Amino acid sequence: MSIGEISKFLSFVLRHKPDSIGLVLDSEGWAEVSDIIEKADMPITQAQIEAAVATSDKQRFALTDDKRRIRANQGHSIEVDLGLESVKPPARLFHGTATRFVVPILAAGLLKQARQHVHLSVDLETASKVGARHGKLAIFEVRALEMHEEGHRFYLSKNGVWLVEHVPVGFLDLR
Ligand code: HQG
Repeated sequence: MSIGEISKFLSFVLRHKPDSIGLVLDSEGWAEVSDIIEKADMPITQAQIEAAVATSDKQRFALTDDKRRIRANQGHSIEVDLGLESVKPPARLFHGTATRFVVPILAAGLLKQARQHVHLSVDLETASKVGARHGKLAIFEVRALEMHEEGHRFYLSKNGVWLVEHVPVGFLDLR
């Protein structure tokens, strides 16, 4: 197993389908590393898990100080309480998507789809990478501070992704 494959496996079980290997997460999304090692359907070691956490380009995972428990920092489709405090966002944030989603987004705003939140990026470069995963790139600017002033709550994940429940179309500008 390469570290990349382990990272994908960890994303899958920690964000989406812990049941697929009979893993149980607590309400805050933490799992016992030893449980993952025992239940994974391939050989995997504590050192490999620690390497996957340390080398994740987007810092997708957090380990407790004693390295016995692990969780995903964001991106869940299952209900977990990440304990994030709402914070004041910068004036503008960005959302990268595919051109085929532009019309539906202009109708319904940004929806969280399968995840727990809509994900927004602080810079255009990150938004471009996120959007290009889906197809031909389109980028929306989100008037985040204005949204915040109108009562929408913004959260900042441990790995720097801005999270929000929904972005109504009135706060979106297509770049
Ligand atoms: C689109 C990666 C139609 C939305 C990244 C997106 C991110 C709509 C797709 C994280 C819509 C959902 C999340 C609407 C939104 N109609 N389509 N009304 N509203 N969409 O993957 O933001 O590598 O769930 O634009 O770095 O692309 O996994 O969200 O294209 O942080 O760690 O529906 O995933 O991180 O796609 O990416 P996703 P996302 P990881």
